[in-house]
Amino acid sequence: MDKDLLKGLKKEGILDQLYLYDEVSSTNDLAKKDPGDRKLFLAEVQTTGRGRLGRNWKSPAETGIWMSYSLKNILSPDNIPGVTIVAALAVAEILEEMMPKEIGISPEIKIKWPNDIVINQKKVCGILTEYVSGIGTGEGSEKEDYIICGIGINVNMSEFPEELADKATSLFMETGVTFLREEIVCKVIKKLTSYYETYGLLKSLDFLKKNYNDMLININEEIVLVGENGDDERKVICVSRGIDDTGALLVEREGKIERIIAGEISVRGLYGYV
Ligand code: BT5
Repeated sequence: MDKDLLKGLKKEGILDQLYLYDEVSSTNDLAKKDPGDRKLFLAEVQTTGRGRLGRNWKSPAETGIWMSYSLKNILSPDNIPGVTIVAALAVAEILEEMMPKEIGISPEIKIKWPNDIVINQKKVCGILTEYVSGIGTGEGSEKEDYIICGIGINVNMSEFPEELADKATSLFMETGVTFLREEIVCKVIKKLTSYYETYGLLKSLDFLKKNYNDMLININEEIVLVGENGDDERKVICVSRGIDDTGALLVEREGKIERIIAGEISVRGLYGYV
């Protein structure tokens, strides 16, 4: 990645610090060790990229965006899971905007609640939001809490290892077009920063609920709820009604609406991952 192409984010006052590494274990781990407000950590390769619940995130060299954005926490603990919703919408809207429509290529960009972006039923982006509490920024300074928003976007790779081939995809694989990763980073960070600030002020996701639900896969269709560990015994079929203003997924079952909170329950389509 060309650092010069990312410097606009600092010049425009959006970022405070920008770090670009060749190889790291996980950008989320770096950000958690040294968080700050509006600090962006990017890497060309992650050797142990992480998903949620200790799952692995494949982060091959120079073809993806593996980044963690550290922000000073301006939310109450209950509102923090909503940052994943904010980030997912920011990424989805930018990817949608960047599809090469002028050459007639415009696959649908969809969100799979809460943290996946999918194209043609396959995952192109995953988000891992973490929280770091009580870090001092210097001697005698006040302790601050930070949110680390880890974003992985598959951009220009042309294949995935066999175990991911049926569920992962890249922008290149879906469009045949090579994308400038720096441009995606700049646009996503700008939009995410602006949405995060609005969320911090309003303490509600009402302002983006409609846009999120418009991009949500399987809305008003039957979905299957499973335990996050894939435990089949907890399979429940219901109808997705989209998110509420806290980011919980509303589902309808036997005429009643229930709220599903991210973390314990995972959503599947009736016939597989979506
Ligand atoms: C996620 O977890 O989707 C969150 C991924 C976050 C990655 C970013 S990259 C920058 C930052 N640094 C990190 O270490 N992490 C963040 P989850 O919903 O648990 O999905 C994980 C699952 O996605 C795995 O179990 C695989 O099935 C699948 N997977 C792994 N690598 C993938 C890839 N590159 N593309 C699509 N799917 C992948």
